[in-house]
Amino acid sequence: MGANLLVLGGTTEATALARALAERSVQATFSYAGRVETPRPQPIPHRVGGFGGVDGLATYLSDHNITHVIDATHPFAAQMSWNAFHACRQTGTPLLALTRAPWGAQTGDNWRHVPDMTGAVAALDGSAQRVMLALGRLHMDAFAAQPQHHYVLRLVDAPKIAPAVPHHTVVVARGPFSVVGDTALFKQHNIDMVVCKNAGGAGAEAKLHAARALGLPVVMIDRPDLPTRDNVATVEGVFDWLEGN
Ligand code: 3Y8
Ligand code: NAP
Repeated sequence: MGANLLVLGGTTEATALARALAERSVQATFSYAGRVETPRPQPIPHRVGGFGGVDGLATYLSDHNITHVIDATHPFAAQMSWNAFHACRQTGTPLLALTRAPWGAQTGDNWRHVPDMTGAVAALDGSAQRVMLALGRLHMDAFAAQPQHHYVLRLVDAPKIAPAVPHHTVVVARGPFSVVGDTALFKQHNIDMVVCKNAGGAGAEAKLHAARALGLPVVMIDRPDLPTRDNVATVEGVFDWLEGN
């Protein structure tokens, strides 16, 4: 029986993989969680929404005769990655992660590493600053614990309820972003500091180049623990892996 892949998507790399799968006519389904109103269309069939935990995913794999799972989700989508790890072990389905390498500080960078969102909030103790909170919507309300700052919030969709942080400017935009665009944005809003996740990859990297150019400090949230599984960093690596699995 030919391959029938499930691609857990939502990243630039997942989109590049979907394009390569379509070009090679590999049977595959692209999966979105349904986090944003209009997810980017893909050149392969797609599904939207949770599976219903590990058991829901295991049932999906069996019902749809999935032969391989490619976890191309964001490194902070840890729950999805752990669910995929357990469901694939339960069903004996080969699992591969397509994960971009973490970013590393370069000459001229002024990074402060924190282990998680709580650490990022704690790192904002002190007098009022103008903070670029490049974390999206799901975690922005945690920063109400540091109400003294003015936050620039970059969100994929306009918020349905007012953000909890009292002083804020919402910028509705979806990446991939550009260095020119992010540098202009930081200047326009007189940003003093950037807070972000160590997402890796090219789609979110522009803000680090802009921070470096402007000499801004960065609070960098390190990645959560992810399961140990087969892992490649390129689309070509996925096809090499498929050859042997
Ligand atoms: C729904 C699907 C593609 C994928 C594009 C990448 C790059 C642009 C940069 C900043 C950082 C952030 C956020 C971000 C980036 C890519 C990639 C990436 C960061 C879309 C998308 C979905 C999501 C979900 C969304 C989260 C949010 C996170 C915004 C599509 C556009 C901050 C992560 O409002 C919400 O609920 C948003 C939720 C999870 C994190 C958060 O906590 O809010 N991504 N982003 C996916 C689904 O439903 O399954 O329409 O493309 C995808 C992309 N966003 O194919 O071009 O590869 O990472 N996404 C972070 O890195 O910190 C923005 O502003 O600088
Ligand atoms: P998460 O916290 O790891 O997952 C929470 C639940 O959402 C999962 O248990 C699963 O629900 C569902 N889910 C997550 N990703 C899914 C997918 N691709 N297809 C189907 N269901 C999915 O996930 P998250 O951090 O909210 O990320 C959600 C999506 O946004 C993912 O596609 C991810 O790649 C993308 N994204 C996330 C970030 C980020 O910063 N977290 C950044 C860029 C893109 P069930 O348990 O019901 O199956």
